[in-house]
Parts: sequence; structure tokens; C-alpha cells
Amino acid sequence: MVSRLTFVAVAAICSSTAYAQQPLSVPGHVVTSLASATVVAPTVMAQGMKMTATLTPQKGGTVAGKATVQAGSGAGTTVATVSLTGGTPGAVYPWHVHVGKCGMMPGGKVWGDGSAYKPMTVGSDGTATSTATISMAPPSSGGYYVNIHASPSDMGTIVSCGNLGM
Ligand SMILES: [Cu+2]
Repeated sequence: MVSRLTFVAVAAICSSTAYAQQPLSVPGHVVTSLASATVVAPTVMAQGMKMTATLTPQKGGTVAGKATVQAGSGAGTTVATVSLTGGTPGAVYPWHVHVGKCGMMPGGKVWGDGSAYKPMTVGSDGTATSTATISMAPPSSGGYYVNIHASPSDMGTIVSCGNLGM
């Protein structure tokens, strides 16, 4: 009975002019919350998940930091963030969420579209931050880690790494 009422409510909203003029991505919009609460239950569960990683310097380096991975505001998206300290001012560090764990040889594949991860430029104080939005729902199982690469021309050298955990 509950699901039948929900269906009727969604159908009524969907046929209205107001719905047609509202993009689904507007936060708090009634259609978005109805859909995420009653139709796309797995997404609701995923949105509560947040993975974090502590990034530790590799091979005697100084680059440390933190990373987070959690559901984005749009359905089926994930936002990954990274913040670093101890970087070389002016350096450009590519980074990704990878499948697997730190220290894998060879490294695990990039999770999601690699071009979504923009390389970050280190400031004069040695810090850097970056945010990537990936067009996939957050991972719900398996192992993942965040790699910081030495430079766009030296992807093989990892200057910092952290395993992602719940
Ligand atoms: Cu990488």
C-alpha cells in the first residue's frame, strides 16, 4: 500500500508543469527527495558512506595529507578530495583513487575516469588541495587507495599514499 501511494504521488508530480521546469539536481527539490528516498534506496545507503585516508610520505619524502571519498550531490556521483602538506612549492602532483592498496607493484588501476582527477599545484607554503567528481556511485566493497604521483612526467614515482577505510 505504501509503495502504491508513492507511485501515485511521483506520477502526479511528474505530470505537472512545475516538475518539467525543475532540474533533478536542485537540492531539496521534492521530486529528488521522493526519488532518492523511495525508488533509489541503494543510493541513499551509499550517501551515508564516507571513506578517509591518511596519506603518508613515501621513500623518505615529506608529502603527507588526508583524502576523503563520499557520495556526491547528484545520483551516481562520487566526490574525492585530497589535501597535502610538505609538498615542493610549485610542483604539480597528479593524483587518483586507485583499486587495491598502497605499495602494490604494479599499482592498481585508477578508479573511475582518470581525467576527473585534476593535478594539483603546490603553493609556496607546501600545501595543495584538489577535488574530483567521478561519474560513478561510491564503491561499496573492495580495497581502494589514494596515490600522489611525483609529476605528470614521472607517474611511476609515488610521493605519498594512503589506504581508504570506512
Ligand atoms: Cu594515480
